[in-house]
Amino acid sequence: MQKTFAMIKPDAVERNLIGKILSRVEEEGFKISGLKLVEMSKKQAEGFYSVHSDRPFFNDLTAYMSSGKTVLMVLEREDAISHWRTVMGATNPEEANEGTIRKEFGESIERNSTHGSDAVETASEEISYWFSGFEI
Ligand code: IDP
Ligand code: MG
Repeated sequence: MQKTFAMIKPDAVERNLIGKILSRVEEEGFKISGLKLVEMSKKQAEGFYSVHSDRPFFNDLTAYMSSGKTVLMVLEREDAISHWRTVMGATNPEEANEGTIRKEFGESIERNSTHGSDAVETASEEISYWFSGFEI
């Protein structure tokens, strides 16, 4: 079993898609080990996305991520990290495969509805950025 960190981003929370996306999480065989709804601050968003701090979209991205509520999740499954990335689809919804969450729900490359960690090390860092040990 492996853990990954996932989010339902503000664009999807705003459009009442929490239930649909959580259903998909369960259908894909993930165990939900941690779950909470937060309205992150701009500073928290900047810290979370610090790897992208030199990118031209950094300010817009962190403004958007702090513009409303986000669902934070720790998901557990065999091969959780790569499986969740497959279920989400490509970063840009226009390039995402049919049947993926980003293809179905994403509005733009920025407002792409979900997040998923990309590697074992980042998954562990991202989980501890948002969750304390007793929450998972
Ligand atoms: P990922 O979420 O698929 O791992 P990353 O490259 O890590 O994609 O980018 C993090 C987030 O930043 C994306 O999910 C998306 O919300 C936003 N983003 C990425 N590239 C762009 C862009 O070119 N323009 C605007 N926003 C972007
Ligand atoms: Mg990423």
